[in-house]
Amino acid sequence: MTKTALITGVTGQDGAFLARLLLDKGYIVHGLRRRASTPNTSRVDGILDEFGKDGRFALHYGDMTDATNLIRVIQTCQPVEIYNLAAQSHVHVSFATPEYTANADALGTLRMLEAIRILGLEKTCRFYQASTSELYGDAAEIPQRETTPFRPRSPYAAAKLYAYWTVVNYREAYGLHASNGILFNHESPLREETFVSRKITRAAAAISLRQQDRLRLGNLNAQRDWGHARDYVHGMWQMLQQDEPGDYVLATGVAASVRDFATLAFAEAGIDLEWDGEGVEEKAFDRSSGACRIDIDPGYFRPTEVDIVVGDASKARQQLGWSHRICLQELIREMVREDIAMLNHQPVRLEI
Ligand code: NDP
Ligand code: GDR
Repeated sequence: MTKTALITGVTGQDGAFLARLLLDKGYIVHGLRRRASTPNTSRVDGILDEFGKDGRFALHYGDMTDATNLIRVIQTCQPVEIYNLAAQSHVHVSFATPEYTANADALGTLRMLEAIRILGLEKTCRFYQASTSELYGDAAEIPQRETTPFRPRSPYAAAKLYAYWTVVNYREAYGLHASNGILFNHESPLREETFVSRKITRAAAAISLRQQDRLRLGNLNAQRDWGHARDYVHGMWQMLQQDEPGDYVLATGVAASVRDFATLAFAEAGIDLEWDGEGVEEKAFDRSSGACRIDIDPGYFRPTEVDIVVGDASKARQQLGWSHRICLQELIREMVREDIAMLNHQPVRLEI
């Protein structure tokens, strides 16, 4: 029987990859989109062209802050799987918009879960929640696993903590098949340009094409566990195929600093960087020309930072059979190449 899924946040990076994955598996996919004054569906326009005509992919206007709308959309779609990906997902921006972030990310999740109950779908609809490694904050344990205590360090992480525990509570209280994917950073050429990975690959591409002189970054010492979004959406789907719901870390197990990421990305673009100086004085120079290519802008530092997150995905490996396939080097290669192609106005061939 054809399954129907609803994806909130379908216009985002993960939403686009997940929609493609589910459609390839034969699902009917519905997605929530926000009204915007500028087009915000570019990541799924190709999918809409391909699957919209025969009704296998449809978008519905909605917002995580609007409970009656969410109830109506779920009632219309009658999904058997809901992937709750919608969120104000930028950690730094959450310090500027803490109340909105809590409303969309924390209460938005509660609204979705309540909508399932109000519509009496507890026994028929499975729920995936986009939880995050940011929950760990400055965790005492490295690597972090499902049992590592949470210690959020931003309004975003605090909102996601509320959502995480609400999902656990609805599972225990109402028997919902509701799972948290505790996903570590995952990137792709579809990553929005204000996240550090894409900001770096785009700048490396632009500098190599002489379209830009230099890049300004914040904390170079932060370490992240970076994987590819394509691998991670597969894990989301696997969680909802289990007989029992649960909470799973998805991660590569490899930590790299922002400085490491930049060195690799610039090398991929043919620029050999040499680092010099410390703290806000640190700079990276192009070894061949001597030109300064990266320097520090303290405006990108966060009031509280997460210094290192690196995950142990053993549980997902053992119970789901999930593991990442794409390593950091391959991820960076793909992102830099796509950015160079895009800046050269060549057709970008994204396999999503
Ligand atoms: P994006 O920022 O790329 O996408 C976020 C999506 O949420 C967009 O479709 C956006 O719509 C939508 N959205 C934001 N606010 C609202 C709202 N109030 N109502 C309805 N929709 C809204 O995030 P990612 O795809 O990278 O991440 C997906 C989810 O996974 C997020 O919840 C994120 O917090 C979480 N996560 C991401 C990780 C990562 O490394 N990528 C790691 C761990 C968790 P619009 O296009 O209109 O802005
Ligand atoms: P993160 O991703 O906060 O981990 O959240 P981001 O790419 O924003 O930052 C990663 C690290 O890089 C440092 N950094 C910079 N960050 C940005 N954005 N811009 C800069 O110029 C810059 N310079 C240094 C940051 O301080 C940070 O330490 C992402 C989001 O996708 C969340 O939604 C998700 O939950 C987590 O990953 C896991």
